[in-house]
Amino acid sequence: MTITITAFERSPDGGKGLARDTRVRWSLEEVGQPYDVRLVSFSAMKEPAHLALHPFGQIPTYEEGDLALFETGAIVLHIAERYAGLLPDDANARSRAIMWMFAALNTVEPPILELSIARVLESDKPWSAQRMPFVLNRVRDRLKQLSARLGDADWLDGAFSAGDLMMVSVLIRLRVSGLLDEYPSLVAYVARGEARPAYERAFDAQLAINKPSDN
Ligand code: GTB
Repeated sequence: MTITITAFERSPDGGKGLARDTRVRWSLEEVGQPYDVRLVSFSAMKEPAHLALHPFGQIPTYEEGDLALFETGAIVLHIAERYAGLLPDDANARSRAIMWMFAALNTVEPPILELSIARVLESDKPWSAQRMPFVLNRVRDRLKQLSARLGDADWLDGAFSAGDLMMVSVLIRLRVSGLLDEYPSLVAYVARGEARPAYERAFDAQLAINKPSDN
């Protein structure tokens, strides 16, 4: 059955792989499923055809037969449950891998998003400089805790899983801030994720669409 995802027609990051279709592409590459991509413009995202798929007018979406999904967490979980390669067979280990997916999305990503908002949308506000140290320290708290849990392991809980895929995807967004560099074990963890051939294929596929043109 053909799998079709949606992605930005032109990602604002110019091909750095930061938009969330990269997580979905990476998951599909890990499980060896081919997929088609429908590119959507910012205006098309807010039109009825796309809103029928995604009530919040965003990317990515996922279509497979008569199934249509939005929300990256739900999409990656669906892929991991339907196809082998992203979740362990042991039931308890499987639940823990899913726990790490939720931890990435619900515990680690929110302060990172808050930092992006503070930097991109609020830096011109008179209170921005006063607020920034608090925002930065909320990110540092999570990174410190995560790095303590990871220790010197390669992955969060045994073999690479959908939990690592989501956590690495979330941490990649921090690179530009320089904060990740304060935690060498997390830098190495992200590098291990990015070195996976499936990640490389996913990254290259989004780059092919988004790289700045030569002229
Ligand atoms: N919770 C949803 C999910 O996980 O699927 C969030 C989806 C989401 O935020 N989608 C964004 C979107 O469609 C793209 S990924 N935005 C358009 C809109 O809301 O109108 C977020 C994103 C966008 C751009 C960059 N960047 O340029 O660096 C990084 C991340």
